Amino acid sequence: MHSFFHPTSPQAHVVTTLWWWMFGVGGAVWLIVVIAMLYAARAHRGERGDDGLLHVSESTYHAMERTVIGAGVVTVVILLAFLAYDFSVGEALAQHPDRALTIDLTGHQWWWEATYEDPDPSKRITTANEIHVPVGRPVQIKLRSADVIHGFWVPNLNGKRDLIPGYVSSQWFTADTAGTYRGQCAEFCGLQHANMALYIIAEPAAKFDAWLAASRTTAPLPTNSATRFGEQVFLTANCAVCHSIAGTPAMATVGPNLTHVASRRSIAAGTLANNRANLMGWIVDPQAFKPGTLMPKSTMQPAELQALVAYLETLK
Ligand code: HEC
Ligand SMILES: [Cu+2]
Repeated sequence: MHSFFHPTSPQAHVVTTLWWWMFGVGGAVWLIVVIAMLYAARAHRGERGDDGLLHVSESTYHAMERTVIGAGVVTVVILLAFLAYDFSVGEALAQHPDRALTIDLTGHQWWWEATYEDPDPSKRITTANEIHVPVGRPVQIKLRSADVIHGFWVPNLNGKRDLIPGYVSSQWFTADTAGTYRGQCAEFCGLQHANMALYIIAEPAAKFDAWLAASRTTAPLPTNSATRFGEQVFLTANCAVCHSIAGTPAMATVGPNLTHVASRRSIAAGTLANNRANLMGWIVDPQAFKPGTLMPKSTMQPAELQALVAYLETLK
């Protein structure tokens, strides 16, 4: 789901409510102005003098003057009320709750790297583009950028927040309904900006804990000759220059961590469904799907590609 109209966190709720008030009051003001304009245009028809100008009585003139001043005062009052309301919304969004889950989110050209913080470094995990969070627990997303300015925006959960190189900003939300919420880079960051999506998967605490525990495990060892060959292809082709698979010698952090890549629903930041055909196509020629992406084309024998993908599919 990707909709600002269906808030699924208290933070998104206050933002959406503010928006509806602004829409309602703004709409009412517009309607009143249009009606007043039409009324004014009709009311004094036929009262023009020989000079073509409108001549109104002293009392009508004063009534008009009072209306204009009154409208000005009402406008100022409405704007001040919205200013106060807006501050209170900002205040509500800036609350720093306890026992939050903290996730470091780094924007890259053009994908999202997510590291789950833990006081015990061996329990930290890194994943990409799909962020699991527990329902009902506050989540702090710390935002950084590895290159240019990106924008974090998951409309169901909160407003937008920029990722600025050299600066850490943060956003809070507490998902109150389980579901998969789509997010999108909201700050133009290059050619594939539109293909820089992410998913927040909010799930009940027990399910989340199980996911977290599974994510902390190293990649399963290959169990048959095909997947063993696939692992060799991965380690001897150039893949390990950029990717990590925990439990193997591949430890690079240029591209997404692939330790549990098979458990993701999509690859390349929401660009392709995660299935065999797309994995093959992506590995052979990523540029065909995301021109300009920092992953190069690969040349390998069909048998090598088959084995490599068979291996990647075991990385649940
Ligand atoms: C020069 C660095 C580099 C090399 C070499 C490289 N990749 Fe990538 N890879 C990336 C980057 C960067 C991305 C993210 C691209 C994007 O989403 O825009 C990526 C994305 C992927 C993804 C999608 C992951 C996801 O969750 O979205 C897979 C799978 C993948 N690479 C596999 C491989 C394999 C297999 C090889 C070796 C044949 C390889 N890569 C070689 C940099 C590299
Ligand atoms: Cu971006």
